[in-house]
Amino acid sequence: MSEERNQQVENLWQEVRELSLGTTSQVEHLDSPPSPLQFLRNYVNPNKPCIISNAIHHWGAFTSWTNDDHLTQTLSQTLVSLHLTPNGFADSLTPLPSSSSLCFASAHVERLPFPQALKQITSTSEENEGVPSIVAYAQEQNDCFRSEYSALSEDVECDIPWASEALGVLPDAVNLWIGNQHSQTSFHKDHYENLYAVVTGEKHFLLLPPTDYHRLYIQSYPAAQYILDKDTGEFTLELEKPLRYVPWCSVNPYPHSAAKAQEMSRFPLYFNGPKPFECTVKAGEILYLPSMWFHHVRQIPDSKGRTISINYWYDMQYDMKYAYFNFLQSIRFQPSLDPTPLIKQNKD
Ligand SMILES: O=C(O)CCC(=O)C(=O)O
Repeated sequence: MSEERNQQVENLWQEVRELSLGTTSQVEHLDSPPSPLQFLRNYVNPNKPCIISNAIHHWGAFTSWTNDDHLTQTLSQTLVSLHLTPNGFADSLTPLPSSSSLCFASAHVERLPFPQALKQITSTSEENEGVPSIVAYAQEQNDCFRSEYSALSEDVECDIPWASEALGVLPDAVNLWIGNQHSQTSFHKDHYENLYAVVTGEKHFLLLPPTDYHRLYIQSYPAAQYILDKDTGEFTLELEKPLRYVPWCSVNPYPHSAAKAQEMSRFPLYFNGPKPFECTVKAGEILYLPSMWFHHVRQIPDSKGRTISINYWYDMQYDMKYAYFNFLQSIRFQPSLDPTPLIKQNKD
């Protein structure tokens, strides 16, 4: 791609900020839920995030989920899916054993009674300089709130009414997330309008608009799965067979200090470009995370050692913005940056 075209793509990052998103890294804050019309006009149509305070104070969950007893009693017999990793990074890039190649690693998933799962999340023991050897995160992203956790349905609303009215549909999926300070979700995007409510604890988001696609160095990585040996407590990482490739963002926004200089030189478009939007979503707040925005998520637990959130995924409009985004994705920004040697690919 020509220098001139590179410059045009860079201009796009700046232009959306100047015209619509704002030139600081701050996300707009509303003190109370918007009307459906305000939400549609000011946020959904311009594809612009916002945080809404005082959004879920009327939910029973806002008080009752601060109490473990309520949760463990309501779900005493319920089997839930717990995602286990050695380091809190599920669905993220990890070096393959005895190789410098990266793979896309998914967690080992175990089904166990909720009280046991909660205990495992909150009692993560600190080993190896503060990093536990097993990090547990309840984060099944398959509408789990309306299946595994349906016994809690009375505690929350089944949708976000002002969002449903604005979007003209009900949520496609409602997911529950229970994690601790060790769990992180790596940069990715979803084809949903996301209403992300934090019930207890805090979530920290880094956000990049779809226009910044090239800054995340998306490449295809072979999919692998962590397998936990329960007797030894050791994880192994196994490539899926047959090999499957997953397109994923290459950038880790928080590299260890020893790796920082190298990461900055591998991913200059991210580290030297406009700062990502950054926000902390506190208990009682909802983040509107617009469709196709890239997001990276960390969490700070409450005094009981857990962060609990629930998100509502609404189908997005496959409209002209989506078509523009697909067009942008098809443009190569630079000759291959080839940040890491990959296993030979047979697709894409
Ligand atoms: O809370 C998290 O860890 C990730 C949330 C997320 O990726 C989403 O809601 O799409």
